[in-house]
Amino acid sequence: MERTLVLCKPDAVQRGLVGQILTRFEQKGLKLVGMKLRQFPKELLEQHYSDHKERPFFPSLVGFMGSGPVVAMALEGIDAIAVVRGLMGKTNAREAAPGTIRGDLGMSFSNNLVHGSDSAESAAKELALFFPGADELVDWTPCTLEWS
Ligand code: RTP
Ligand code: MG
Repeated sequence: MERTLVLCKPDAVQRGLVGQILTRFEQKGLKLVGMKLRQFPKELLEQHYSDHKERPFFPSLVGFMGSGPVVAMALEGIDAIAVVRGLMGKTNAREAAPGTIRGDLGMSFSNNLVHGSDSAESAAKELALFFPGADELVDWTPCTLEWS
């Protein structure tokens, strides 16, 4: 069982796509174990994308991610990290396959709707960054009883 961080980036929030994006993950069978909407501070976003800090697009990436509210989610499931990356599609939304979130909903390289952790190490770092509180991620068991 793995946990991974998903961000609905500012373009997804502005375009009213958060519900659709979450629905795709839920319908796939991933379990939502944490969620919040915030306009995150620049320092946190720089830490989040620290692997890219030498890249030319780093300032514009951090600026974009801080330009408006972002929805952060923690999702849980078997191989959740790879499953989420598969559902997201390629980084450049124009090249992302139909059926993926980026492939179906976007046309942009840099405003590409979603982020998903790319390894177990990144997931651990990113979940601690976006959900630092001890009670922010919830262990819960799906109900197997019939509703009455
Ligand atoms: P993410 O980290 O946001 O989940 O996206 P990713 O793994 O698919 O792509 P990554 O290589 O980690 O790049 C992070 C984000 O930076 C922007 N980007 N712009 N202009 C460019 O060459 C360029 N390359 C990357 C994208 O927004 C990408 O999602
Ligand atoms: Mg990445």
